[in-house]
Amino acid sequence: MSERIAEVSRDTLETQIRVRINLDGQGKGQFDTGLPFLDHMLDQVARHGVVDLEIVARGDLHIDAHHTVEDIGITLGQAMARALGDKKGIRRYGHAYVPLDEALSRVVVDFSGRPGLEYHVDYPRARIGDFDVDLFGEFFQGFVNHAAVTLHIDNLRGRNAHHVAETIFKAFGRALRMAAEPDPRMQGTTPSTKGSL
Ligand SMILES: [Mn+2]
Repeated sequence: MSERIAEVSRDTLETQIRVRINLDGQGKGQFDTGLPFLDHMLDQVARHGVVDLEIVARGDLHIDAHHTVEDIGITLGQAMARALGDKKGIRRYGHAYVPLDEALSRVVVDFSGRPGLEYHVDYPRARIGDFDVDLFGEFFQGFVNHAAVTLHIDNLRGRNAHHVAETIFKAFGRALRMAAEPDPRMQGTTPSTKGSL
């Protein structure tokens, strides 16, 4: 399998974002988005997905965090699609349940080539610090649209919004890891009867 590394820069009038991902990395994260709570969540994806991930973002935070969070999702999705390449020899499907104290979330991913998001999360409060939790839905929709994946996210329980968010991002990382992992029994073939994904 060739190197599964991608670097994507995406510039608009609202945001400038650079993402570098190594799917076969060691879980090293480096983040500078101007949004410390988002940095903390992205760090979960790197650590628990065991991918090396660098994200630098400059966005119009003087308006609000909406464009920045959504566009980071989009750019991460583009980088994921590019790093995965032709998807030959991977497991394709991944899932994870992750608890954190009272909170529990489940994330299921399929590198299907078709964008689809089922996002079922009710946060116990609207903000974590000054971060608007609505924006996580925008992040995952942006990711799904540009990675062309099917993604089901369910928070099963949780009373603390920080815990709820953290279980979602940890499970997202774990599920991506499983789905992207090379399956030696696939022997480099495409995991679809269609012959392509
Ligand atoms: Mn935390």
